[in-house]
Amino acid sequence: MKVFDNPARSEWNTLLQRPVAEAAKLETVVSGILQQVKIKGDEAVRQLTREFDKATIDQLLVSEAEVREAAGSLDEGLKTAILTAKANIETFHKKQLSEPEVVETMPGVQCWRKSVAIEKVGLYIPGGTAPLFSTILMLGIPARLAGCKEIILCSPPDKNGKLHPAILFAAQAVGVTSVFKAGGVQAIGAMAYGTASVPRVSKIFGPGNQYVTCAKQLIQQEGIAIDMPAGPSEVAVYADKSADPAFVAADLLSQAEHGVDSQVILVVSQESLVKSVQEELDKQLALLPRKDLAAKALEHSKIFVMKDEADAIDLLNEYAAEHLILACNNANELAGKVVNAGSVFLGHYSPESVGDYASGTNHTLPTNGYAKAYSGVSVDSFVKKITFQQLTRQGLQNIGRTVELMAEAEGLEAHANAVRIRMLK
Ligand code: HSO
Ligand code: ZN
Repeated sequence: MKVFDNPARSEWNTLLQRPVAEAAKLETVVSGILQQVKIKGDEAVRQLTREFDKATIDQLLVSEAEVREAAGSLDEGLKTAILTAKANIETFHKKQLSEPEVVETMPGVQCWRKSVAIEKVGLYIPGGTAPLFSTILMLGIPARLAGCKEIILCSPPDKNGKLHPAILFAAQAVGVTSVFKAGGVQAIGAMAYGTASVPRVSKIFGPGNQYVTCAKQLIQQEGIAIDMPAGPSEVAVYADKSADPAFVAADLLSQAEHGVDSQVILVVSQESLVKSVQEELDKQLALLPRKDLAAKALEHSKIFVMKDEADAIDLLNEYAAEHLILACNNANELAGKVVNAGSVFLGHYSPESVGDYASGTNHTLPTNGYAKAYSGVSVDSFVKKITFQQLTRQGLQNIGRTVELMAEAEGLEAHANAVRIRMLK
């Protein structure tokens, strides 16, 4: 990891920049695949699955028998763990549901706002080096709580045409309505346009590689909503003298093992932590099965030595990390000063891993600095908020003149008339 000692504020912007992927070339390839799916539907999905996943799939829809078989083959301990995580995530997300409240803004003028579920949503779960079945909990649970009628899931099959049993078990546990063997851009296309087997949805959620992310951005231009612009996963750790270097290194590595493009930032209050954390990183890295990936990610990661605590917090707010760990004794005080982050982990016993899997918070969070303006996935992501209003005859008398005057001033006589005609009755 590269070390920067108290860099000047004027340098922060450059130092905190995430690498940019070249979008233009990608777009041509991705839109070509989307077009194929739009025109040829299931046939295109099958053909692309043969090409990219090396799997021959007759039926894209996963059968009930396959789901039962998956549940039967899964380790009992893992099933219990998934269900414990599910219960915590449900408990946390349930509190996000809100009942409509009627507000009387003027006598006889009542307004209210109701959350109504998006009827059909699509979840995308990548396959690849590690099947992230935990993401099914993070997306499926709020979707269910919000009341979505149809929650479909797409994930790429392995060479034998199968999905990982934990994916099928988690999908069933959270109440996903149907699971399809389709991955990559073709899966996004199938959910966006609909095919004979895959229903068309109104919003698509979930992580993915550059191709999937590009596909989500393209279908967004065609009126299908997406959860958020996604980039490689990231963590920033702030460690002061009270931090345990072994804990800090473990947290950095847990992020680094996601992939070579993972972003890892460490901000320390004193020089001595640089060495002690580096030593721990070397020790722990050597023992990791994914050490090659993690080592590559660490190569482009950075350590900042920031002697002044206020500067450290300013720097972290400027970075706007997806995950921020405050490894210090005054974490509660510092957390109050965090204005840009996806999710914050306080103190020495709150590793990101617990939030990734089981504490209850959501792990689908804004990356790439989007935490400056975006929130992570929650029940809100699965609803629209519809406003309602009802006026009594007297209510219209009370507000009518206000509307009439404003409409006339905007030169919109018909607007004024819609009020006037009633006031005169
Ligand atoms: N850290 C990832 C989520 C994840 N970690 C899934 C393990 N499994 C992005 O927040
Ligand atoms: Zn993770």
